[in-house]
Amino acid sequence: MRARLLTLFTAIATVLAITVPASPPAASAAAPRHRVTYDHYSVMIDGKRVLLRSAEFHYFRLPSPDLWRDVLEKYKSAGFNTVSLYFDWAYHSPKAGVYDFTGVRDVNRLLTVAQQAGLYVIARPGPYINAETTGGGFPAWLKNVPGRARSSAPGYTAAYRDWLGHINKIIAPHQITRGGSVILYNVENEYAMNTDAAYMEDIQKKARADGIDVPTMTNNCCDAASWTSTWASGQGAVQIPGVDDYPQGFDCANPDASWGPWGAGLTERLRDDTPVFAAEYQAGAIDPDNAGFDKCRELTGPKFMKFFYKSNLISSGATAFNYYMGFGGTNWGWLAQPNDVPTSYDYGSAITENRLLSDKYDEFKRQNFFLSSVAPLTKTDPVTAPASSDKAIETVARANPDTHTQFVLVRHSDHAATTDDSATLDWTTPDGHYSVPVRVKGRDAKVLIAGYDLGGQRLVWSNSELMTHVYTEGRDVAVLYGTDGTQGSTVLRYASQPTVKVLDGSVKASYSSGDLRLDYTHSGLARVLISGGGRRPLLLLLGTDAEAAKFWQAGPALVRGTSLVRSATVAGGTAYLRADTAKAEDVEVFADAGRLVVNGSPVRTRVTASGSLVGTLPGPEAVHLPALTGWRSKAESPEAQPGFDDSGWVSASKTTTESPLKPKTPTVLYADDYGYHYGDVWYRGRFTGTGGETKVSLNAFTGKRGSYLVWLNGRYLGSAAGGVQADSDSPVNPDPGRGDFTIPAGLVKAGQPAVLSVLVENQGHNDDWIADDNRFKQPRGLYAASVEGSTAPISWKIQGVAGGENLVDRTRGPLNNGGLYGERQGWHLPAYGDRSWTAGAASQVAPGVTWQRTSFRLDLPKGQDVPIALRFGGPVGKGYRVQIFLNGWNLGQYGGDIGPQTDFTLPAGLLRQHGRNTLALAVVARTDATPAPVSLVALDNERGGVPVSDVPSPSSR
Ligand code: IPT
Repeated sequence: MRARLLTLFTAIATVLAITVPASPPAASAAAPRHRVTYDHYSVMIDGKRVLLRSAEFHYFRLPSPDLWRDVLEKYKSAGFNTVSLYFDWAYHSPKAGVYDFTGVRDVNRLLTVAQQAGLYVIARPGPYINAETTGGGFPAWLKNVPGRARSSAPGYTAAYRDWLGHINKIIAPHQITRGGSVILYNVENEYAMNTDAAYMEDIQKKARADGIDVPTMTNNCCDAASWTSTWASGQGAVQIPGVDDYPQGFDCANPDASWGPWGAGLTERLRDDTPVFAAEYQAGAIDPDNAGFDKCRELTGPKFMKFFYKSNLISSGATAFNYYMGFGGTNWGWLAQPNDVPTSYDYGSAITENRLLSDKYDEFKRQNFFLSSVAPLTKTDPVTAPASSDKAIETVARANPDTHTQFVLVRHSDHAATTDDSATLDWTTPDGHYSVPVRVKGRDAKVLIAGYDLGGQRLVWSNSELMTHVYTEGRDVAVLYGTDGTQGSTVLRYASQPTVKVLDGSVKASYSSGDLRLDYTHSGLARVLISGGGRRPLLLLLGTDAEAAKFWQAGPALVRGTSLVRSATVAGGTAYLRADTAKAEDVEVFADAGRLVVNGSPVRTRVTASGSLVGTLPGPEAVHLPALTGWRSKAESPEAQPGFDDSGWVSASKTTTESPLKPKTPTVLYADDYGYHYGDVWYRGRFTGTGGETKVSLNAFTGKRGSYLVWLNGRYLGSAAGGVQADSDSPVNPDPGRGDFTIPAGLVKAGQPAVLSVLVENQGHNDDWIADDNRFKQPRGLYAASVEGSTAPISWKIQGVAGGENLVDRTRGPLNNGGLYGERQGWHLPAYGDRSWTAGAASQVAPGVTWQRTSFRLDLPKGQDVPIALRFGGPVGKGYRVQIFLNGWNLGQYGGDIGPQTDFTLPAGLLRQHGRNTLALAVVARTDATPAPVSLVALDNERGGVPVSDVPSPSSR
């Protein structure tokens, strides 16, 4: 499906290895400095090749800094050595020139935690990031700045230079060149179909001026046919151009329907003197059709990962991979871009929104441990692949030109085949010519290895896949695996016949002229100890996929069992583990140690026949969550009443706007033009009645899933769906969010003042995917307003979030609040006095806004990680939506108008695990409705976790 531009880019070959310009500003005295370089094959750190195994993480979708450590440690434990971080301009900047990098926005701390977790960092400060965030990372005030966004227009240039100046200053000291762990700097985001080279160049000039000295890169997306530049050469070129690829598409509703509908997913080589870089590779999906993220996890599950990741590794020779996402997180507050994402940004990732590890996590471990333990993979060239005896099975091969180690991809020739086929490979390995049996069940793919110096051993070939190997206690320990029930063979080379002891399982050994051949069936975990033969001993652990997934490779130890091993150190004969356990279970440790300490407690152990230590770890204490009782409720929407005092509101009297869409009203009514950028906004329009009014016609932009509610003289007239994105994706609708509302006779009296009140939801700002101001600068709020039967002018006032761009709540930031009356009065905040409210949860709400509040205490067992969500019961309610505030933090929107989501993550830290919590629910109803009941649910319970302190949450203003 996708055109390949390889030929074009081979023309751009300059074959020298490029050294990063070395002009780092002064580093702190003690911090070790390192150099990042690269060549045709890979990135190198201090001249040593590294295979970059990265996953994307959005700190802005996890508003609890202590949990950053939890997730990043989970990345590291999955075998990633790098994390890719977008920095979201909108998240930090409520107003032009104003930035906040404290609390949940403390990215300096984030970069420190990433380094402490042992991860390199790809820094991606945009300015544009996409990422399904509101405005694609652009702050909404940028809609008021003249000049096309994502271009070198002067207004935009001044704005993004200011942002980069602030964020670069934080990133620069964290570069590996100054003792940190940032190794690459991503310029813009998927700018391949745009042409403003001066802009691409200026971002880099600015970065260099701000002290960025690691290599620059960019992520080109996705359809090569649309590339006008890949920024591989010419003005604006980056040092390492990369490619984004989402081969499986986003049709989560049909996880099995097609295979690679968006292409084969092979990363293009864009230059000859840089490594092939999969800058974003699909590891989950957005869910535009509301199939639910578990379906997205299935769509992009282990089968997809095996096939596409391994195919890409061997076919493209990429040595840098950034998987999007490793953990998705939560669109809390008004963080979501309105079109494709609800509150959850789980993304069907390997680590779920509630930080649980899925079967995709297991597959990342199996692949990443292989990539990290087999160094020859960092430098390979394509070679002739062994011929397959059956055309149903195809092979692709690469080899390391120095060690000659070979890597052979084995999979079905018909990539979508689901059959079970066997073949023999006619394989000329570095150590001789062999007939190697292979079997492929369904859409599987394997990378087989031959001619590899495995520690002190020589692996001639194996039709099992190598997961990892370590050297410990004077011997090599290697884990190999294969599909359950399939035949396996492994051949090792010796000077003389070694002694083979099968410790577990059924394995047949035969020796002939230097080759020890082991034959077995992949089933459970077999163990074979081989000694003598002129080599140090080798313990082979031969398992199935499931058995392989039980292993953890942490520091100097190989560990089997427990739900997570975060780290391991060995000192003075003792192995110290930091680990999580979901239940009481055995842990087995292969390390130079005779004693075991887990999470600070000594564990009684015994030594196994395999020479490992086994001990039993305790499980977590049971947890009981309180029922949510003691509700109080109160209806508001006083703005709908004619007598409401709006003297403090702003007059909507502007006559010009930067939006390309010009309003149909005499004055501009767009909320952004008055500094009200997020959440709900109220309008009150006054006119003098004629008595002949019959109809109100309005038009409002809300973004997808939004609507607006209309009152006249205190009478509710109804609601309408708001206008959505208008661009080349969905051609401009001249009347996007029109609503007509009949005026009951007698409601407006001749010569009397009349008041129209309109509550417009703002579901977020369009992204700027194609650098089109028609899309990005599409307004939010009223676009047209007229009254049939009257020509009287309407004078409008507008009110959004308290303070507008001048943030009232700096802790929770610009995206936490909109302009509901209760929000302006602080009803969402813990200390608000609700004693006078009606006792009990409202069983019925009228159109407009009704609040419900309660509080509850938690005292969860210390040293346990219990992810908790707020669950809405029954069928998803229609005709209303609920904004959820926990201790004042807006943790999302529930309701049938929004999507099917019923569980809302309450992240520890915002959720006080030892203390009182306040829940406030703002119900915005378009019709009479019965709000769904809510309860607390624990989604997991682990002994372990990381210490989480309460995120500072002012309880009042
Ligand atoms: C890619 C974007 O770079 C990334 O920010 C995110 O939006 C991702 O898509 C989808 O979740 S590009 C896209 C065309 C697949």
